[in-house]
Amino acid sequence: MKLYFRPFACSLAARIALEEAGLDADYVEVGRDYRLPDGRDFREISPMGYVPAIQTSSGFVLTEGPAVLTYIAELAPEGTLNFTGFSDAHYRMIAWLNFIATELHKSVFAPLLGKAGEGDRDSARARAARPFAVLSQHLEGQNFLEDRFSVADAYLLAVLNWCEAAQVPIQDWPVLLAYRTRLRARPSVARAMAAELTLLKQAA
Ligand SMILES: N[C@@H](CCC(=O)N[C@@H](CS)C(=O)NCC(=O)O)C(=O)O
Repeated sequence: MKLYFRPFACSLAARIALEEAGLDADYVEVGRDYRLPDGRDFREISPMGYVPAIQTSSGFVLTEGPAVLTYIAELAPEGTLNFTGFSDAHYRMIAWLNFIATELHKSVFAPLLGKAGEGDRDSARARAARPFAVLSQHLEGQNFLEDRFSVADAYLLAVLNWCEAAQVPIQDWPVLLAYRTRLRARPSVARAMAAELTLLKQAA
């Protein structure tokens, strides 16, 4: 399998999921100009130019983070990334993926990390309050979004990593700050973040 990624983008969640599941992958970095190492334009693979995208050895290409993460969870060996199949926890995981994608990633962080003007930035920052309150309340006294680590935690961690760059004051949300600190210490997360940090440092 190939994972098309950019360091510390939302594709970090897919790298964490692959690490957690112990699945092998080729990691293909997408340039800012959409250029791939083999010279092709990434938009031939992902029409919107978005990471993550995965390509299986049979040539199947999948885009959209929540779909990519669900695919990896289904592929993972039993007992690693769970919540697959027809279970309540599986559907709650899908609900969390959608919540993170719509209420946080695109609504709050995409404008703050993109080219939004000052007024738009203020309203994007203000939009963090409701989902952060929901997450804080849910995660109080709980290690993960569900009973065990899932791809939804990987995605939430990847998004919470952007708080400083987006100037979203995570320190005002101690439960979320503690959750992020805890997850960063998880071996799969630490390995994935270290790999991408090395790439960022090389590029600097
Ligand atoms: N709808 C897509 C959005 C993914 C997305 O926003 N990816 C960002 C990185 S976090 C990206 O590739 N941006 C590059 C660009 O906008 O050109 C998904 O859920 O996967």
